[in-house]
Amino acid sequence: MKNKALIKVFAITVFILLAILPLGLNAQNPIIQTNYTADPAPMVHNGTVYLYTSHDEDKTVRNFFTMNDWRCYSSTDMVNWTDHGAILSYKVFEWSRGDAWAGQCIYRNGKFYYYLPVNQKNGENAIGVAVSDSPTGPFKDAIGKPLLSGYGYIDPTVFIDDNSQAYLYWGNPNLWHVKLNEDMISYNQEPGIVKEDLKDENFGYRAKKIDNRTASYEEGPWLFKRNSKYYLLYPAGGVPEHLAYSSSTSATGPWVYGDTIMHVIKEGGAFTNHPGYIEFKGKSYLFYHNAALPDGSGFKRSVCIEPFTFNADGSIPLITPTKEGVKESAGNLNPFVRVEAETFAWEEGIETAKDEETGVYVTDINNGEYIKVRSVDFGKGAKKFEASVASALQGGKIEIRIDEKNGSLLGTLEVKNTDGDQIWKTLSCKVNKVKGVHDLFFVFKGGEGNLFNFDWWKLK
Ligand code: FUB
Repeated sequence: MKNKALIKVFAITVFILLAILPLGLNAQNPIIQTNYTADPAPMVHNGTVYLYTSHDEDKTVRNFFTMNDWRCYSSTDMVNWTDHGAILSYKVFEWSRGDAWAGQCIYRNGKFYYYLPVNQKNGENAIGVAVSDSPTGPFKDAIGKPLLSGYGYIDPTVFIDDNSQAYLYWGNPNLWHVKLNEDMISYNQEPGIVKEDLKDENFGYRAKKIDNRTASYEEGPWLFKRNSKYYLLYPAGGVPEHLAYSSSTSATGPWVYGDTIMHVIKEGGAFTNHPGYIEFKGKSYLFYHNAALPDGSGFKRSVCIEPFTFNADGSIPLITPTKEGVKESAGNLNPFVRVEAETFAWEEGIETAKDEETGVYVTDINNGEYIKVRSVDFGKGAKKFEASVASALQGGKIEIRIDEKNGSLLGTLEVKNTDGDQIWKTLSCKVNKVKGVHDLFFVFKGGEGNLFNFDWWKLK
């Protein structure tokens, strides 16, 4: 009887341990854990991937999309993402009253043009264009009024063809496009706004009929070209959405329906999905969103990535959503230059914050929480770890470990009170020599409550 009871206790303990084992051990999806992010819009510029996202607020109001700003993250290896914070809000458009939904940013002639859907003060949907000299802002309203306005004018996707002609597609439940002028802030009046004829053969057969719509296209188009073929990816089928695509020999169609590229995500999915695509360092990546973060929902979504390979005939395969996402990094991280603390592949517990002086930094650090930085190239080894930290309170420790959260301890940085949570001090500690490429873990230790803030680090 006693043995039976012990076995039962053991089994329950193992079960609980397995259940609470951190989601993050091998997980790479969702790629951002510090905020709810949706509607991914990746852009490759000068060897860096900039990921623009919309942002679901932590507190959902009236059980609907609660979205006020857009965020940006960047990466050079597809596994570690640097948080640039919220880079603009709907308030950049004085004529807008809110609803910062799915947008896309593109580079042309030294400027970044960001096409964004919002609601106007009169309630009508509109697409604005914001412009900046830098991919991470600051952005300002380029024309002081909507570029396009009308019912269902949401989810713009922008693309510049090899002959320099730029196109904008958008819309739910209809799909429209225009040719943008070279200035990127006005559009060609001839032929002007073109409404697609949403037929089954062009945009898929819709099994669930709503409002006499027969084609499967729903919203969130993403236009790109590969090997002379044009692709339009889109959420399809009504909610819950799956992802599908059509292709064409021209940027303006006619479109031929391709196939489903991602089924409705059953486990941890949101009722929407939203595609984004890039080719980076010779590999193809599909960006999408789910609801897999703790407390996630249709209004608290999270961006994910899956690498994939086109079929030999140029068709897109069915892509399975996974927790592992990008397994192979597209490069190694150099730890011998300043690395922002907000650059990581995974974290548990911490938050990021942004202010004018420091930019983005890691905050809300509590005992036992950690950051994982993947594919760090230690080269021939380092002697010293240096970090910029600030603490108005007790301070704490950064344990520097490799390969896993409880992996080999390279060193421990003692962080004392620096007389203020914005009084930054550069502190250092010795580290054991380790060679080659490893995942690096910063494990935070200390007493109860917030320990310190963490801005950047480097090895010497
Ligand atoms: O994020 C708000 C809306 O949900 C987007 O505009 C749609 O594409 C869907 O993802």
